[in-house]
Order: sequence, then structure tokens, then C-alpha cells
Amino acid sequence: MESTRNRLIELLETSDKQFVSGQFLSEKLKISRSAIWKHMKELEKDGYHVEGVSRKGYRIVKFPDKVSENTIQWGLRTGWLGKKIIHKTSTTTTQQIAHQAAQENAEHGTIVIADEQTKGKGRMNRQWDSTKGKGIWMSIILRPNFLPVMAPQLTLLSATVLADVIAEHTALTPKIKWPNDILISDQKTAGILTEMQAEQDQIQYVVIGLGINVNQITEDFDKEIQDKATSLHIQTGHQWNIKDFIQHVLQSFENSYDSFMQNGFPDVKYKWESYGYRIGEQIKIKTLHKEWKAKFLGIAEDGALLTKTENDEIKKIYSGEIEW
Ligand code: BT5
Repeated sequence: MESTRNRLIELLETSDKQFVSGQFLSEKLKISRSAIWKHMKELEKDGYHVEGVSRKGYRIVKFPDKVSENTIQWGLRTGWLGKKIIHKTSTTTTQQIAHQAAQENAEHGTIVIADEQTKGKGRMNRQWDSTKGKGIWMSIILRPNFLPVMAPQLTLLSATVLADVIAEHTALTPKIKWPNDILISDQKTAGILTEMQAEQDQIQYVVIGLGINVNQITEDFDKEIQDKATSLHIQTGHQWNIKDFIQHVLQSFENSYDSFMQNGFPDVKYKWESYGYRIGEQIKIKTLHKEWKAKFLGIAEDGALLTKTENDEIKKIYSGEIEW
């Protein structure tokens, strides 16, 4: 039943708003025309608007707002990103599903998305708070043909994509805190987790995890992070359409990734710095064993954090946290 429904949606979807005849659908799905009609009524109950015109057939005029493989793909104008979508209503973490799919040869551009994560992951085993239906919890599988040392550049690229989408579709002014936090009014609204499987000089695959707080209210966040986390809704008072936002992210991600593959990192660096949080200021850098002060100069040509130490030495930092 479910698979016939999905096939039916697929057939209507590929017709791209043109009418598809009942005869054609009934032949393709090997069910009667009255069974087709019953399926259409069920689709309406699920929030689809289906138009049926005698002698012309059926077409979908509006997909429901809820997130599913079909609704994300409907109207998505990407060339390779999101052609395969794995959607879960609830899962532990989309990263794990993405790793599993990648190991089973999922293609470049496959995405895994969930309405809710029960064990959302941040970096270094930190938790990522992923309230059901209120944010975008998505992992993108990429198979880039470059050296593993370049993978961190994808984190910076992803941050510029999220900042671009927020800046373009809301009236907000996002900032990027090195390396992966998207801040609005100094509070975190999105985070990125890049993981990869690689040999010494070859990437097998990269999984980019994107977490974007969209419609949460303050009380949706864990108590401990309520003062430092925010959402697009908290910042604007507007209820955002999550499915539309996912499409914007995918479209913008594909454009930026393609241009990065063609032109290299300089454009990403330039854009990152245009959103960069507190560039030019004194920062505190923390790694696992050390902590020191330096001036934050920007991003180096290879994506590292560029700093000037207190003895005027220029130093690149590849991992760690920064504070003020
Ligand atoms: C990150 O880690 O910011 C990476 C977040 C990546 C989440 C995505 S969602 C899809 C995919 N599947 C996953 O399981 N993960 C990825 P990090 O820089 O380590 O930040 C984690 C810290 O941010 C936590 O220790 C909290 O202090 C804070 N935090 C947790 N949840 C948050 C939220 N929803 N909004 C803002 N801050 C949050």
C-alpha cells in the first residue's frame, strides 16, 4: 500500500504539474482506476492538493508542508544534491545512518534527514539538541576527489552556505564563529559536524552534519543551553516552513560546492571572512592541553585559523575552540 502510494506520488511528481491520465497511472501501478481514485483521496487526507479533471487526469498542485522524501524533492532544482533522500521521523543521529549508507555505497549527494534525533551529536562527543519537527537535522554524504587534509575546508564552506541562506531568506544578520557555529545576536542557531572516512591520500566519503534551529521556542532547548542557543523563530517571531528551508540549503550548498570544486578555496575564504565573528580581536585559543591568547586575523589559504601571537608570530590553528 505504502509503496504504491510512493510510486503514485513519484509518477505525478515527475510530470511536474502536468496532468497524468488515470489510464496511464492504472497501467503503471497495475491497479484499477477506482483504486487510483481512492489513493488520491488518501493523499488529500495527508495534506496533498490533488486536482482531478475528467479526460485529463490528475496532478498535484501542492505538496504538504511536512518533511518527507517526496516533499523535499518536489520543486527541488538541484543537479546532484538530494537526488537520493533517506528520511526518518525519529532516529538516534543522522550521522550514523549516513555513515552506514555511505559504507553501503550511497551515492555522492545522498542526504539523510530526521524530524527528531534522540542522540544528536556535536563535535568531540558533545550533544546536539534536536527537538522534533522544529529544526533541520540533516547529514550530507559527499565523495570529493581531493586530499583528506582539505576536508576541513568543507566545514567552512558549509558554514558560509548556512549563513547565506539565513541572510537571504530572513532579515537576520548571521555571523560565523570559527570554525562551525552560526550565531545570531551572539547566540548559536546552527552547528556543523564534519566526519570522514579516508585513507592517507584518498577520501572515501565525507559526512557533513548540519543542525539548524528553526522553529524552537526557548523552552524547547535543554536548560543548560537556553541562554546560548537561539532559533530563527525566536529571532524573528515568524514560523518558518522547514521543508522550504531545507530546499534553500540544498540549492545553495550545491552551488557553493560546485564553485569550490571549480575555483578552489579563495572565494569561500573571502565569504567566510565577510561573516566572520570578531575578526581582528583578541581571542583565547583552547586545545585539549593548552590555552593561550592571540589576535584573530582571519582564515588562511588552507582554511586554518590565522592568528598573531603575543610575540607577533603568525600562527595557524587547525583545531580547537576560541573564546574571548
Ligand atoms: C556542533 O557541535 O555544533 C555540531 C552540530 C551538528 C548537528 C548536526 S544535526 C545533523 C547531524 N546529526 C548529528 O547527530 N549531528 C549533526 P559543537 O560545536 O560541539 O557544539 C555542541 C554544543 O552546542 C553543545 O555542547 C551545546 O553547548 C550546544 N548545543 C547543543 N545543541 C544545540 C542546539 N540545538 N542549538 C544551539 N546550541 C546547541
